[in-house]
Amino acid sequence: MHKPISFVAIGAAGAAIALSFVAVSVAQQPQSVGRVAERASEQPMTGSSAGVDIIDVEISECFAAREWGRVGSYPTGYAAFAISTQSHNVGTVPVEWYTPGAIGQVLDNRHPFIGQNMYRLRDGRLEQIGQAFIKHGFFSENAMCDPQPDGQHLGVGCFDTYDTVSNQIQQYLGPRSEVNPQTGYWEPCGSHFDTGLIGYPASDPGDCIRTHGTSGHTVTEHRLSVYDQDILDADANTDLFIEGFYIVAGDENTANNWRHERTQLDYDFGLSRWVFTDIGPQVLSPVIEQWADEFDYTLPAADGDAIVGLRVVDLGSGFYRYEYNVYNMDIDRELESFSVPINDGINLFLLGFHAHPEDEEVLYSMSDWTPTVTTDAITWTPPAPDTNAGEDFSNTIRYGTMYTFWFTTDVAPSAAKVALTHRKPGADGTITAAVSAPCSLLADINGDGVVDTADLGVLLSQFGTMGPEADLNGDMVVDTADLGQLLTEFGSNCFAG
Ligand SMILES: [Ca+2]
Ligand SMILES: [Ca+2]
Ligand SMILES: [Ca+2]
Ligand SMILES: [Ca+2]
Repeated sequence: MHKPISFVAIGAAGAAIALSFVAVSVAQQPQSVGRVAERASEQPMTGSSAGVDIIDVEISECFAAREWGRVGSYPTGYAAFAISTQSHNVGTVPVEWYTPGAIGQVLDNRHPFIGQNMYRLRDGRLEQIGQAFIKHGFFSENAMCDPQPDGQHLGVGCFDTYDTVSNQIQQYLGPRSEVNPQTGYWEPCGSHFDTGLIGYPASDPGDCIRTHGTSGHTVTEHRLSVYDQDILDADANTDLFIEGFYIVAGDENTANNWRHERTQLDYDFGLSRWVFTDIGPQVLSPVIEQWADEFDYTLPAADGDAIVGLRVVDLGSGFYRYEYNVYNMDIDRELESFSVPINDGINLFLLGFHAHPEDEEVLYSMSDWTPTVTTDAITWTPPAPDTNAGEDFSNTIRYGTMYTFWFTTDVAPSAAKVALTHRKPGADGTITAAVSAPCSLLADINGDGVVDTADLGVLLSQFGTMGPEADLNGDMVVDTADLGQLLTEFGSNCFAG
């Protein structure tokens, strides 16, 4: 159910997004990125892209990670990595790729932003084990295309590669929180590059001129840091993955902005560092999509996309381990609760949670989310709001970040909807995703998570027959006993939130 590419919605957002190479500076003003276009792909296609300026960058490679230093000794420290990413302009107009600027220069925000993540899959459980600060694009090499524009634009059809050298340069790695993943907008004035500060209100409000460069960082700072122990746990039952993504202002199609690859890490005692081997394949999606037995994009999607994935491990003897992952792809409003519908009185065991310390852990609380079980749901939430200098630094799920939730129960999965809530205010405080849960409704004959007139229609059509679908009590006939069961459950659903 990967979202197909579509340009249908350009009409809807067209006035703002019909940009031209010559006249418009995309990133200088916040504007909506292509979520509307994606969701419109669920509508019938009614138009053509001919003659319309379309910004669309695809991540064409994600591979060849490398270690760039460590804190602490192997195997009890952590190492800093960078991965290689390549972009491809598959739109119809060149895309701005201006450098943010060197020390002493006025900062420029007209460039894309690149995320780098690492994951571990072990015994069915997928966990994020590292993420880097967001990389600011600074030059396009414009390979394999003609004509080739200057390095300040990624030309139509052109490729640009950031190898592990480029993606580890600390003066181009800034706090993720400074970039709005929805609009692709970054405010340079008062930013980390301007003041050297991260996230806090600066005592010096900044002069929009770069003051902070590469010097002053530890070897691991801002880079994709991963604990040795998280890698060492790797064995025959473990896979490691790297993931890259591009945030591009005005990108009409974000379904092609995420790519991941299975990789292997071995510690080389001669080199005194981890060495990667690409395993492949490279897949054009976030890791969660490949891992999940079932997944769904959250709706409504006006504020960006999150994915909820589920893998159910059948433990035998009627027990199941539910593994949920919630991945905030590009929602600026952050996520601060996750709710799974359950049967009343359900037996629950071994509830768990995992979150990797985020890149800005110096600021954000990393206290575990805790579950609250009610008669109809398990809801995980972070601890009470944690503030610093008047700002809320609670442990929410910020963009490019995946949190993991699990439990064991004796109820098999059924169709359901899980729910998430945004932290920042706005419309649609709650968003939902259609993935299964241990929430069974006997009379949900059509398996859509609710007992309603559709199920009643099926029952009535089979009334007096052997069913079989509407024979709810299994006595080989659909009769008033089954109807009574349906009416008892009528209106019930397995929708959280
Ligand atoms: Ca794109
Ligand atoms: Ca400055
Ligand atoms: Ca139903
Ligand atoms: Ca019956």
